[in-house]
Amino acid sequence: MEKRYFQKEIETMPVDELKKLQSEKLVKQVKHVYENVEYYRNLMDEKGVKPEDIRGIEDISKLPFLTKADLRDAYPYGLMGKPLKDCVRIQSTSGTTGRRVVAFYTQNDIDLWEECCARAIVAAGGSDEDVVQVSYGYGLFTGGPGLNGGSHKVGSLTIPTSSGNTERQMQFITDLSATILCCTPSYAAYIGESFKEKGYKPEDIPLKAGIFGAEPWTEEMRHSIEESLGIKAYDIYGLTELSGPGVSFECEEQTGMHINEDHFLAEIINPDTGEPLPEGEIGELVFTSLDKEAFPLLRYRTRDLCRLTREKCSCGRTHIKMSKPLGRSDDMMIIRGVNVFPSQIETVLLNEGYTPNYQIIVDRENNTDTFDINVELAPEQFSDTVKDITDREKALVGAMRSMLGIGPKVHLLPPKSIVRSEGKAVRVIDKRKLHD
Ligand code: DLL
Repeated sequence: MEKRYFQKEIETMPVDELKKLQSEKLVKQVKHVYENVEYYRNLMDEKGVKPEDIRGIEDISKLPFLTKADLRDAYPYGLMGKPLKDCVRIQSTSGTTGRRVVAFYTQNDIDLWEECCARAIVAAGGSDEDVVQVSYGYGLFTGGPGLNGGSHKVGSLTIPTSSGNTERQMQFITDLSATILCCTPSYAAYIGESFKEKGYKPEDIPLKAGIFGAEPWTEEMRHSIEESLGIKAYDIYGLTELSGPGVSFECEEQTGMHINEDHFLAEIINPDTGEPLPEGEIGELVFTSLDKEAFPLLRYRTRDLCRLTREKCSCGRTHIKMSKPLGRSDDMMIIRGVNVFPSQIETVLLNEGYTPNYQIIVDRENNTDTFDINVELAPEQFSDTVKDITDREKALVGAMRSMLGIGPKVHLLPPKSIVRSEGKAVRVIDKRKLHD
């Protein structure tokens, strides 16, 4: 019979036991951090909190938050919980939005991280019979190393292609009969498109599942990828600061991602006031790592907006689920005073039958925001009649206006005019920041 869990006892642990386990780990972790991380000890002292004030998870809100700004201040070694001699690896973010994050790992940290990724692979139907192609970038980015390690732990045959060289990706998938593809959703869409161009039908592609994450993607995007590759597409979430992919992952029910709660304690807060919000409300996701030794972050504000729900799941897992992040609070654009998320634009485009190849350009002219969306036409939509294109553009502006409350300028472009992504897609170009 197909194995459904990687670590059944933990993944299906009764909630009260799980909470007890979290409480025990939290008490230990706070002590570890207070004793070893001077930066956080100072934050606790400023707030007047001592380790003995934390007796369980119900005391979590007594602790101070950590933000990206703290990571910047403490860069590079200021948040380490272990001496360098105990650390065996770093991973890092690209640093496109400010200073890069460098996270440290002991061997134990790596083992636990890889186990989280193994849980995600098994939840997507993976086993030692599978061939897992890891097309996330390898190197400093956590995607490649994390899923590579997870795949080894499951015992799957691992193909470490890394990202890029799409011809070669397709060749390995077909020649070696890869069954599970791991990459960003935008790269999965690109691989699907490339197969189609080569004349492959979804049923000719040996893949059965995909584990896609590292960037926001909509349900519409999921359906489009599932159709093009003939697979079931699973979401996976994580961030470098907490280890990498595998902080949470989808099961076959696909109604949210189970957070690996034995390792990560999750809270939702009001991003403006920092107040905790009740279960089910949308707010900023905050994580406390319960086991990390080398880089043990407490109450780290992710800036990702989502909601948590602990409903009974048909997969049998008891761990709380997070909804797909709506995007980061800093991804939200305010255009002419209206809040706009790129995911809303993606939903409209795919519902109206367009490709997921688009780019949003925001600028400011004469003190007014300009808002343009470039959308690529699929080859079969491409028409030489100017009138057809103008009519299509008008219709799309109308659909955008009813979703967003404001109307962008829409430019329909010929096939292949928008550059494809092999990693995290760049969807938004906000030129206003250049003028500030
Ligand atoms: O993106 C880790 C990762 C690798 C996750 C591979 C999943 C798969 P960072 O580069 O540090 O780490 O970026 C973390 O990416 O705070 C979210 O804003 C976003 N993100 C990650 N996964 C998802 C997802 C990796 N499934 C940041 N949906 C996070 C939406 C995601 N956003």
